[in-house]
Amino acid sequence: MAYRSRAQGIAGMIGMVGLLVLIVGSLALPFVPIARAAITDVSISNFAFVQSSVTISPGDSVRWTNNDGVTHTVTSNTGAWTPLTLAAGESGTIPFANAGTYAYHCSIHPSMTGTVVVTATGVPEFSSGLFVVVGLLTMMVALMFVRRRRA
Ligand SMILES: [Cu+2]
Repeated sequence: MAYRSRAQGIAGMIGMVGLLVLIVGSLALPFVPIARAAITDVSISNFAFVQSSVTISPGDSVRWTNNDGVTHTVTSNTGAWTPLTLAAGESGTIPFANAGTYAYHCSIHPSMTGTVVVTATGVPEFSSGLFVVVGLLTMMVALMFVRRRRA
């Protein structure tokens, strides 16, 4: 009798741990899209893209701001987006949905070049999903433990 209640106590504890892990994972899920919608700034100054290479995550955007006194463009080398034409002081933002390396230049001043690297790490999404899976598996183990003891 004492052995059985101890076994059920252990199963209950494992179940509680599983439930906590599941709750943490579930709570983190809604925040994943917010965390991913970041904007990275690139300044255009002295006929150069100051941050000549930026690394972002899929879903993030890059915002270029022209701090020069003349017009510049942000033109994809492969036509990946509609070119931005930025007069003095203007800003333009482009979202990047897919992973890849995007080289660009200014079509007015071809010596001005830059790169946007979009890396598909997806760490927050992965860890949150992992929490949910581990939580569910732990609870299943606890449930099996209880059923075996009753049989
Ligand atoms: Cu230019």
